[in-house]
Amino acid sequence: MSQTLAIIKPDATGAGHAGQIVAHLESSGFAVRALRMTTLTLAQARSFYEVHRERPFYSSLVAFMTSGPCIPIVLEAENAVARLRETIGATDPAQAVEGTVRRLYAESIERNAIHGSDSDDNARREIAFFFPGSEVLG
Ligand code: 3AN
Repeated sequence: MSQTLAIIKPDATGAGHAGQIVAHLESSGFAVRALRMTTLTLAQARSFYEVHRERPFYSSLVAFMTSGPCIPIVLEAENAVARLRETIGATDPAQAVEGTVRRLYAESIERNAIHGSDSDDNARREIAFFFPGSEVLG
């Protein structure tokens, strides 16, 4: 078993899709190990997306991610990182496979409903970012 981090983003929480997305993740085989709702500060959003700071969409992405509450979730499954990426679908919802979370709920390439860690190293870093200490069930 391994763990990964999902974030239900402000577009999806604002549209009232959070419950359906959690249900979708559970029925796709993930166990929820930690979950909370938070509104990111500018500093937190900048830090979380630091790797994208040179990209043209960085400031817009930071503004979007601080625009309302989001829901970070630690998910556990076999091969959790790859499996979550498959479950959420391509970054651009227009390219996402039918039945994926982004195909079902994303509005656009930026307002794309959900984040999923893209490697085991990033999953560990991102889980620690949102759930320091003992908040994650083992
Ligand atoms: P993913 O979330 O699929 O791993 P990344 O890591 O390339 O995609 O991008 C991080 C976030 O940046 C995306 N989830 C999306 O919100 C935003 N983003 C990525 N590419 C674009 C783009 N071309 N225009 C606007 N926003 C983008």
